Amino acid sequence: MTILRISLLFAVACGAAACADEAPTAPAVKARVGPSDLRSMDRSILFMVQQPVTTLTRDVFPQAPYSVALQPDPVGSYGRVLIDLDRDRQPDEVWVVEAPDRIKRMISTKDDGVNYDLVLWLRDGVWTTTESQD
Ligand SMILES: [Ca+2]
Repeated sequence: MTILRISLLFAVACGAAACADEAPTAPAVKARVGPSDLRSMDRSILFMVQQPVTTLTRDVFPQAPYSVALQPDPVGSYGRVLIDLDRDRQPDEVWVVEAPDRIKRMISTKDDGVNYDLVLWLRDGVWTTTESQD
């Protein structure tokens, strides 16, 4: 159910017509699997989610080789971030922003937009497999 919901949310965030016209124009950003420091794009996204996301925003960085969509979350978190690293219209990552310092990052390591088989949490400025702040 969650996977289907993510796909539907991405389809809404992407917008069929807008994404259909987009073609990859630059090498894709590689997904890092496993705990890691923040990427440059992560820092840019984190800056944008310091306040709750109230409006659907497609392709926040249109010149970037990746696509980022911000969307309000109907269940009350700060919002969601959908990241398509290679602009193939399949989200490679979905972030659930529970608070600016509490973010769950779900990664589709196969870029199939269906299976988000790796979950990381933002903790002390790095992505970690540990959810707890304790
Ligand atoms: Ca993708």
